[in-house]
Amino acid sequence: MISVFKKAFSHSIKPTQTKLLINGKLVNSLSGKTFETINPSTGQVICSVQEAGVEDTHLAIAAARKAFDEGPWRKESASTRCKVLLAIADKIEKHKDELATLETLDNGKPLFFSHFDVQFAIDAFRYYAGWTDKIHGQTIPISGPYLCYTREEPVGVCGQIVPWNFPLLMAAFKIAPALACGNTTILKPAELTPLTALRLGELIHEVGIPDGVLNVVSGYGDVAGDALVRSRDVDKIAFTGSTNVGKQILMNGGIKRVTLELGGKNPHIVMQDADLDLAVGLTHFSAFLNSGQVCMAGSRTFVHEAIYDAFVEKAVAAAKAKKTGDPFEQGVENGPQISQKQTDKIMGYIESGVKEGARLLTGGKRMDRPGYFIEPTVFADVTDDMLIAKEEIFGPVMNIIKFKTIDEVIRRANATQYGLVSGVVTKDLDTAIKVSNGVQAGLVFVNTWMAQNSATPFGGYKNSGFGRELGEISLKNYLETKTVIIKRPGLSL
Ligand code: TXE
Repeated sequence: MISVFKKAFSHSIKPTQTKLLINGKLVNSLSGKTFETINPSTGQVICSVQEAGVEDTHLAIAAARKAFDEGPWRKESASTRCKVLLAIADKIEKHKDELATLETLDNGKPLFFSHFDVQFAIDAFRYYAGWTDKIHGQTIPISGPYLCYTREEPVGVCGQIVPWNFPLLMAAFKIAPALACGNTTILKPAELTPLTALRLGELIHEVGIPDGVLNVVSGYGDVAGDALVRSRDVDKIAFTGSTNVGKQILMNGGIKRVTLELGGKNPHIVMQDADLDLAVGLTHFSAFLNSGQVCMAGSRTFVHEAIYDAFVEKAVAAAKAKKTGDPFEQGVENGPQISQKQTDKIMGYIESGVKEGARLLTGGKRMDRPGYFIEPTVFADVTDDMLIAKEEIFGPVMNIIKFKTIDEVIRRANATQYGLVSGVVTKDLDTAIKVSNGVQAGLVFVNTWMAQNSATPFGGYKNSGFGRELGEISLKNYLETKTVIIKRPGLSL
């Protein structure tokens, strides 16, 4: 990790790519409009980037449509698509320091964590490169003089809308499988963090992908994002973001393929037999990672009553020891929140926790410095009916909740509209399996957290969305199955 910091660029890195990528060209918006992106560590403007309006987005859609229909990409051999995806991974790798630095500048996550994201993005392109020549159908022995088989074909033009908490990584999770299957795409980064997506588009273009296959439109969600959602020329929307926008996409998108990765209120359960230090370490990691701005944050920490007091004491000490500050500084674990708006929202939740009677044991305040910093906050004696136990806070707030029995905690863990991730810390295998089977969640961690990789499916139950990203299963989001039945008149059977 030290070498990461030694190698790091200074904060003075200047973003070089601020234009839209449409049909293989870096262009300004038709309206001439730009918007500013802010460094959340300072509240200062980093630079202005081109703002895609509806017309720009339609141009990008038309380019992607033409590229798909005329087929330079989907008609390529699987091995060519494989080589291109591998070349993209190599290209990102070559620029990994630059991309990690840009991410920390634009998003505020600690630099070591941006490096983790960049590496994961590289892995995702390599993983899906490996799938390109393994996408195939079946032959089906139907009765009669027929040959029946299925083909797995690309779904078409994909609108891919990503959030600000993992800007580069979410882009990679969506672009890599889409391209592997032969689709064309339009990526819409979040308006709060456009920089790594814009640079990624340029790097992918430099690799030599045909024009129109990947387009990047930085712009606002209700303009550029909405234009993608409503377009009849877009066949599929892949979205990661808030549950509210997810619902709008379902209402506005008409009949198109949709996958949604939405919020979470994830239970992290600490059983009586858990190793206390391990439990505190894991629950802290899950609650505070990325300043709590993670859909899979462990935002409800259920602790067995027998170890509750000891756990609370250690959890508070760990939060107090957490170094918060400049994300470029070595040893900083907790950076800023993404924006003033998110900071206000989180502070509102903290106030509601105090008002509703949760015990605020540390933190709970904005830090007296520029940027959007909130102290790592720990609440104990949180009850299920409190707002902080029900809604996604998306901030550095640990909510500790007491429980007595395993059946009770499974029931309470499931008493939420969400179902993204769950965790349990225990030494007992039966307990681990009982909790894993009982919780309604797309991913369960036992004695670990965030240990997934490109091969492990990720997505939610209930209002956390539908569809799975990563793994083989993600390919299904980007494929249509076609059944072909051929009559063979010469054959009676
Ligand atoms: O999300 P939005 P916001 C949750 C988290 C956070 C809350 C609000 O709880 O506090 O959402 O964050 C685009 N049509 N998550 O307001 O608005 C937008 O431009 C099409 C969880 O930032 O959902 C951006 O690219 N697109 C989440 C993306 O949607 C639209 C990550 C996400 O922004 C659009 C982020 C529209 N009408 C927030 N409106 C996670 N699952 O990790 C906005 N967008």
